Amino acid sequence: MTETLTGDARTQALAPLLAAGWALAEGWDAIEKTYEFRNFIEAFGFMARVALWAEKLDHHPEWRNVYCRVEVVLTTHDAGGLSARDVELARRMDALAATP
Ligand code: HBI
Repeated sequence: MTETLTGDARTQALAPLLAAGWALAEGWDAIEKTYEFRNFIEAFGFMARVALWAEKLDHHPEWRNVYCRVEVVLTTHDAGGLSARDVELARRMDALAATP
């Protein structure tokens, strides 16, 4: 059973993500971010590369793509909230977005 992040561990794990443009979602324990790319191909290429990592991590984003924009929400359904898996995937997504 995946555990949700709580207390100091949660604060310390989320701080760099919040500083990098992630935000706490309203209404449920999740984080969200919108990535803007130069065009659709870069946006979709980002999604394709993230997909490979999501499979490798066995942890998958909820996302929406509109042309050059990718709107992402991360939460751990098995845990009913944010877990270390969400933090890991968010870090990976930021790294992938930095090299379109
Ligand atoms: N992705 N975001 C997210 N949350 C999950 O709980 C989850 C997942 N991908 C695969 C997965 N769980 C598997 O462990 C099975 O529970 C489906």
